[in-house]
Amino acid sequence: LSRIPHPPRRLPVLGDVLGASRTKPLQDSLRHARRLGPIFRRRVFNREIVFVGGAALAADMADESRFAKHVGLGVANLRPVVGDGLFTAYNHEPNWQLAHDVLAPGFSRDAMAGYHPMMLAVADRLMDHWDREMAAGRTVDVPEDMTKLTLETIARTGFGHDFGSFERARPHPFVTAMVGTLTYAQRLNTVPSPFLLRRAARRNDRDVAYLNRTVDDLVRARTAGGAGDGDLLDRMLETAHPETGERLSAENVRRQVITFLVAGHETTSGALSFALHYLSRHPDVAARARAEVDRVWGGTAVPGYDQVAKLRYVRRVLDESQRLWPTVPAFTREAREDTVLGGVHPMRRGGWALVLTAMLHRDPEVWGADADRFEPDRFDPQAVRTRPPHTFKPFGTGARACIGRQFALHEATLVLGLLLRRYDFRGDPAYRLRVTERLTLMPEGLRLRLERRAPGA
Ligand code: MNH
Repeated sequence: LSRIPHPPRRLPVLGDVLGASRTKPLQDSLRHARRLGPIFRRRVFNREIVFVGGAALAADMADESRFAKHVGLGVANLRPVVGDGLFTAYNHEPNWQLAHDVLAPGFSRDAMAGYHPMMLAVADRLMDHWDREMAAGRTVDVPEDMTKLTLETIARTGFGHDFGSFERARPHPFVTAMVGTLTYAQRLNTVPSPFLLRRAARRNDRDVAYLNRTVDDLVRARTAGGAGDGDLLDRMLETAHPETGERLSAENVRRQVITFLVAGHETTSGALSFALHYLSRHPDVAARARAEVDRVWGGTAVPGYDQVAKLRYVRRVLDESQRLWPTVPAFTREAREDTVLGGVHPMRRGGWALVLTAMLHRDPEVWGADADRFEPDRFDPQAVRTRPPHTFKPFGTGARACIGRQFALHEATLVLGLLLRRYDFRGDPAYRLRVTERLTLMPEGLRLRLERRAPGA
């Protein structure tokens, strides 16, 4: 540990929290990373946390034979809400493998092709809403509307459920409760003892109770109404493990439903919002992306499933947005056995470190001196081929990487294609990107003015 740098001022008891931001801990860590280099440690009250932001060390930690997911910090703080659900399960918990095997076919190519028409239907509701806002001369609230879109998409494709988000002026209470629990889980990392958050804890209990109630109602409606069309909820309720014949318990189903409703929309919403921000700031990029949509989708009124992955440049815009602001900005890894990280830093079995994805994605050794600049061509096939492996990790790494990756990429690429085809977006020139944190990242206060593109343009 002594080889690892830390900030100069260390206080007894408090550690290195002086001047730390309570609401933006990630952006705080990024500032430290820029000063302290590829690996550093901070003492947060009585805990010593090691942060890794350098590409070489992060790549070493992607070695699955020596490292695995660690359930720590924010993820561990969500255990009271989602327990051994897929995202928060410890590697050794039997429900991880069981749920993974039962649910993975829900993300196969066939399953995705089945979700495609539902994704289109939800995107139509967004565009109806945006057409009305545009006609009324109003700007649109991007993060709020992307959250409506992605919540409705996962609810409908995964659970046959409709939250009616677009018929509401305010976000659905499910979203408010979810943001509450994510924010609370993050705040727990910024205080020396949970007792300091007693009031917030009571509020959090109410939020969790609301999430549970919503999900229990949804499951009850399904069991009363008979099977759905083989969606995620059907799998959770009815599919036995192909080898062991085991099924998910009722309690575990509840945890998986909350996990998927939350993980399945919050992060995609941020990714879409950042991409729209960058498109509004880079007219040349937007023009090239639009030209691609017009060329690839041509006269087809409704793009088919196979036409989405053909939007290669739109996908690069999405990748580049996720590079600069990965909406899951960090993940933790632990040593499976005693090992030496990067050949330099000895680690004990069970020892862990936080990988700062947001820093890894800006390491000048990999991304060049202009790493902070938005440039989608960093993801053209030639550039991708020549980059070292494990340098782009918006979906995490290894066995515990994101199960919903293809789902998110399909949905986000489809929606960006549809929006580029229909609108020109203009940002407020005075807007400066600010990023809010609730474990995940989201642009703050981002509004765009829309203009309908001339038909056939
Ligand atoms: Mn997702 C795990 C990022 C969309 C469901 N997701 C992860 C991890 C990252 C991640 C990073 C690994 C975290 C860790 O190592 O601790 N996920 C994203 C991003 C997007 C995203 C950036 C969108 C963009 N995720 C989705 C969608 C779904 C989903 C969509 C579901 C439909 N993610 C999950 C689940 C896990 C996960 C479930 C846990 C997987 C596991 O541990 O087996």
